[in-house]
Amino acid sequence: HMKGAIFDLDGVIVDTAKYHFLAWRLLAEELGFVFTEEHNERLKGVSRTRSLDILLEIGGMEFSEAEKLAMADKKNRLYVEYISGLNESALLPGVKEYLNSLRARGVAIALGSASKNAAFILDKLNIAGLFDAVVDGNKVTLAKPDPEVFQTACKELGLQPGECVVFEDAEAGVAAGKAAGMLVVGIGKPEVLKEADLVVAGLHEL
Ligand code: G16
Ligand code: MG
Repeated sequence: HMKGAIFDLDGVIVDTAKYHFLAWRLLAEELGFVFTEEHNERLKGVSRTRSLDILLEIGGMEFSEAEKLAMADKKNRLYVEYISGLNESALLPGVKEYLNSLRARGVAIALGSASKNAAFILDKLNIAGLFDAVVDGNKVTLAKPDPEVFQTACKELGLQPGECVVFEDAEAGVAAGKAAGMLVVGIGKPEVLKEADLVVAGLHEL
């Protein structure tokens, strides 16, 4: 019996991956190497600093911590510029309907995202009011597949792990949900999200 539903943001509620990709690609271009969409798969659900490390590994480049901080800042400024035009029309199919149906059934709703821009994005999408708790990259220190983000969300809802269901599109996120002792609904392809308890193409299927 589900008492709490915890949603990942990018890939579940909104497709911001394409904007992350455009910003990272521009940064790579300035550094003199090509960053492809296939490379970008490795950054999904991964924190900003870890994403930069992976990007630089792909480009075969090394920098000091200070230089990396400046690069991460630059990428984020580009990204925030791209997403500043987001509105309700960017919601993935079925999101609003599913969140409303959960609320009508008395299920508590939380966000469990690695993004430090999560609150800004929920605001842009006009759905911030549907969440009882928002746990994002500003609140947690350990990145998925560590279960911290989902454990914190579950605590903020005042529930036990066994009462929560996680909705995730990334392999690392599914692993984090399972490590937290929760049921996980994978959003995407069953052959990729092997660890999930159930896989659907999107929330419109639920
Ligand atoms: C999202 C994206 C990742 C991104 C991360 C951090 O995670 O999937 O690609 O690197 O947030 O984002 P920011 O740079 O905005 O802090 P999630 O957990 O919502 O899928
Ligand atoms: Mg995601």
